[in-house]
Amino acid sequence: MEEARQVDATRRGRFITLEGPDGAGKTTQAHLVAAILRAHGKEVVTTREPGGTAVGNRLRQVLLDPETPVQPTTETLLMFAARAEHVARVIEPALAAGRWVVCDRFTDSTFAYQGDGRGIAKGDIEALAAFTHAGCWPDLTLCLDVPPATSAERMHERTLDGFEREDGDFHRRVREGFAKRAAKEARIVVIDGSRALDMVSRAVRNTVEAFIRRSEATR
Ligand code: Z5A
Repeated sequence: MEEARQVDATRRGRFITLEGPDGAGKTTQAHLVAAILRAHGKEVVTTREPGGTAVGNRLRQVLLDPETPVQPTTETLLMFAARAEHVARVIEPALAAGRWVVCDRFTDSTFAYQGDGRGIAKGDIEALAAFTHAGCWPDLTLCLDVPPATSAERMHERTLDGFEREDGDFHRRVREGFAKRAAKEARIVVIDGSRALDMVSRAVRNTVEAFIRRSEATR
């Protein structure tokens, strides 16, 4: 029984996340990352937060609905509730089976949006992260940086969700929050997402190809 549960560490997949402010180009670049990995023969699971599971998608509806605003503490707990399901049911099983996981947002978003954006204490977020996914952190994070004006421009034709309706100060704090995370965590690579799409894609490709080479060299 115990043997069956043991995971072959050399077979474990890698966990890549995309982060950044609204409209930074994460979804666009997540498709590219998955395509690069598949071209290198990796099995890939693509997913996103909040969401990725049946319960997570229901929580996502509540979290993004401007008609159901919640307290910052509630918002933080709901993000982690969705994440607990996501890690246990999707991310960890995929990594243990040797698949690579590409996830649009993860806990760095909670630090930036609920921490810097809403004022939740970083120590509380750290404690919730340890409770929810200790030992399951991304191996590589691509943080696409765009100024609030670029985000707003890219989303001007959309129906905005609750986060997107926040004011400019909120979005500035969120952007700074990502910069602080990047200064603290070596796994986070900041890419200027405000450039033309082909230039952003080239930077993403270079970073991911280098990461694959490093991963293969250390196996
Ligand atoms: N949230 C949180 O508060 N705490 C948490 O812990 C987590 C999340 C996990 C999720 O919403 C919300 O939840 C999010 C934070 C909060 N806030 N909001 N809003 P979401 O998933 O719906 O929103 P998003 O993550 O910001 O995704 P997005 O708005 O779709 O943006 P994106 O994925 O970064 O961008 P995109 O869809 O790839 O591109 C947006 C548009 O720009 C699109 O028309 C592209 O064709 C275009 N684009 C992309 N790149 C370029 C370049 N380089 N040049 C020109 N145009 C471009």
